This record gives sequence, structure tokens and C-alpha cells, in this order.
Amino acid sequence: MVSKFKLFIDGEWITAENGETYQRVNPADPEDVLGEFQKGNKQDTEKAIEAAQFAFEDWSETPAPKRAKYLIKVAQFLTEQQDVLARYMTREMGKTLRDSCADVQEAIDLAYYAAAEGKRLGGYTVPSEKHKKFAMTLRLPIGVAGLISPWNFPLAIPARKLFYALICGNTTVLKPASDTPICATKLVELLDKAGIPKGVVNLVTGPGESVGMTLVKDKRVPVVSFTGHKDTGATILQEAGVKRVHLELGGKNPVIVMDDADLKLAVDGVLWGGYETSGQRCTAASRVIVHEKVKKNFEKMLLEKVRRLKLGNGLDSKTDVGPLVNEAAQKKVAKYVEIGKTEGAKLLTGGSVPSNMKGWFFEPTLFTDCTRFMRIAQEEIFGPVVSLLPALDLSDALNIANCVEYGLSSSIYTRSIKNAIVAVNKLQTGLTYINSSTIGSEVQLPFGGAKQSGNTREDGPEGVRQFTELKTIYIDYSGKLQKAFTD
Ligand code: UN1
Repeated sequence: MVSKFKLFIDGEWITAENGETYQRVNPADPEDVLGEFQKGNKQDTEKAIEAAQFAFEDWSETPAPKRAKYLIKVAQFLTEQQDVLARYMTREMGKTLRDSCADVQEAIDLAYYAAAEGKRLGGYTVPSEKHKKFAMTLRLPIGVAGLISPWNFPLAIPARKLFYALICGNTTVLKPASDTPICATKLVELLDKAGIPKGVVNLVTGPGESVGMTLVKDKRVPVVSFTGHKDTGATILQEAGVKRVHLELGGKNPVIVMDDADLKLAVDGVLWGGYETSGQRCTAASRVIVHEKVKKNFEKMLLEKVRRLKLGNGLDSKTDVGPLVNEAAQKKVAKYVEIGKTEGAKLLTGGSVPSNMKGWFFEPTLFTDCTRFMRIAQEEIFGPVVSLLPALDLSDALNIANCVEYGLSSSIYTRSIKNAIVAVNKLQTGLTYINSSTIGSEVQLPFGGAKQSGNTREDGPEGVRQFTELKTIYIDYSGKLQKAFTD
């Protein structure tokens, strides 16, 4: 029997108005049907928006430290259910169990961090120009938040968006990626179990064109947070009109390996950053820019390890690299490998769909002798494909690193403080890691990119800024009219 999943609107688990559903299968085993999900549409989304709008007054007036209590309960439930949730995640999205557990852990950390922000949620005070006048700011909730989350972090990213929106006093409508509805549904179930008041959290599964776009266009939704492809982000910006639109988009993240680097450490960093989650992270280390003096040696060391990566079902503890999320992703990666070969990049290993596996697998792939303007060195592949590019020196490496339209994450391996500081200042990315890979952001620090990688920062104190309206307050207790900018 196929499990049936529902929408969650105004505190009720209901089916979509038009009765349409869709199925999702396990990417490691397309015969394993994971469930039947509601194909929500514009009407369902509007119903959810109305419910969220209605719930806003009470929720926004609930003291933030009280709102935090629901998040702490959810953190406890997530902790109790970490293994169960990780298994669902691996089955619906493909990543290894180890990786899925980390995703659940990120959600747990986010819940505790956001809950603590509930006790700090405040503005600032500054002196006024005038006698007997007090000036300050307050952070107030915005309203209904439309949250559109991707499939690569099926729990952590919906959690990040929901928890910050909620702690700040907004009500929410979540539209998760159609490939990963189970984890999002489980998260909403836990919020419901924690007793979150009805209408505060609503879940509508269904296509981006109807559900997502309704959230984007509807004037009753004053803030939208989206993580996903840059082209979708650009469409959202065009369609949204005047509202807050937070975009976390793609990346083409470089690792620079200098001639003074600890090469073993750099190899391990590239291996983790490039192939964990099968390269399906917006922060994935997809370009490795290697100083020509160490290129040969580094290439050999990396190749040896890439060859040893075990491709397989994420539920198997021996697996290093799981499948891609769906068939379209597999085709896209295969297409890029062909483009790379045609452009003259040298394929060192991988490059094919394995013939003996029935899921959407792709071999861990390594290219070398790439040049900066090749498409495989410019465009986001979102698969287990890493491209090595030689560089003459630090300045050449930085030019190569910056010559893409993205600017999310970057990394440099060096023993020189000078190289590291120059790189921090010159790399045009929201995140820079020194002597560690391009992935692995922590919840208490801002996350987000420059250039085409997005227009915002999530996480840490920035998460609160995303979901609050900053109100400026002047309190004049002089009892007189005091005109601005005079005497
Ligand atoms: C993403 O891929 O969309 O640093 C986000 C990391 C994760 C976030 C990735 N914490 O890799």
C-alpha cells in the first residue's frame, strides 16, 4: 500500500481541492514508490494564505520567548526521531544516511538557535538630536511568509526558513520541492505535535508554477524566501512586485590549492566538498584551482581517492556517493560531461552512468586541464563532477576564481597568512573557508552569496533581519513642538 500524504491548512490535514496527486520514487531504486502526494494548486495556496493571515494577529502578539518554546519542543522531537527522519531523507532524496543525519542535525541546531533569538529579538537605541526626546528601533513581524524550499536539504532548509519566520512572529505557508515532500511534511507534523496554533504553519505541496507563483504574486504575502535555481530566482524577482524577496541561488565554488598547501588536507577537502551529497549542494566544490607547481602531485593524490569512492544506495553504510535526485539531473550531468570532453578537458575518471545500477546514479567524475571559460568551469552542474584548473600564482588563481557569475562559497588551502588574508579580501563570495572545504556552514553565522548567487544572508542574526520589519520610534516627552533640523 502506498502511503498518502496531505496538505496542512488552518490546522487540518486535507486533500487538494482538485483531488490531483502525484507520486515520488526512491532515486536509488525507482521501483520503490515513496508515497502519493497532493498536487496543490492556486486555490489551495490561497486558502493557506487566508489561514495564515487570520492567525497572524495572535501569533505576532505572542511574546517571542513563548514562541521559542514550540521550537524547542520541535528540536526535541527532531532529536528523538533523527534516525527515522534520516532514513526517510535518504529514501526520498538519495544522499547517504550519514549526510542525512547531518541534515537533521542542522535542523535541530537551527531550532535551538532560532529559539534563542526569541530572547534577543530587539532593535537598538541611539540619542536623539533634541532635548527630552527618546529614539529607538524595534523589530516587528512582517506578516505571512511564503517559503519555497529546495530538495537538496529536505529538512534543514525548510527548517531554517520556518524557524526564523516563526520566531520573529510571522505566519507561514511552506511549499517544499516536489521531489522531497516527505521530510517537509514530517517537519510540519512535528510543529503540529508541538502545539503550534492553527494557521501559523501551513503546508502546500504542488508545482512551483501554481503553488510557488501564487505565494510570489499574492499581495497578502509580504515576504518570500526562496532557495533554488538562479533562473527561477530571477523569475520570482520579476513577478513579485514590491515585497521582500530573499533569494539563495546557485554556486560555482572554487577551492584554491596553493603551492604551500597541506596537500593531503586539500585532497580530503575537495573530496568532501565535491562529492558529498553527490555534488548536489549550492556550495559544492566544483572547481579546484591548483598552483602549477603542485598540480601533478595533487592531481595524482586526488584521483587515487576519487577512484575509491563507492557509488551506491545511501542506505548502505559502505556508500560514499548516492544517486542524483532524478532522471533529469542524471541527464544534465551526462550532458555536461560530454560538453567538457568536447571542449578539450581531460577526463581522469568517471564520466558515465553506471550500466549495472537501476537508480539515477552517476560515477564520481574528475576532469583536469580545464580552462576558465569552459562551460564545465562556468556553469553549475549539480552533480559529482569536479574540474581542475591550473594557475600560475595566487593572483592568477584569484582571477580564475572570480571569473564566474556566481559568488556563493570559496576556499583556499595555504600555510601562508598573507595568501589567506589576500584571498579573503579578493574572493567575491559570501563565504570563504581557509584550509577547509567550500561546504559545512554553521547555523550561527550568516549564509548566502554575492553576484548571481543571491541577494540576502540567512542564518545567524541575519535570519532575524530577513523576517522582521524594522520600526523606528521617536518619543518626545518635552511637551513642546520640536522641529527637525532647526536650531
Ligand atoms: C545548499 O546547498 O543549498 O554549507 C545549502 C553547506 C550547507 C548549506 C548548503 N550547510 O554546505
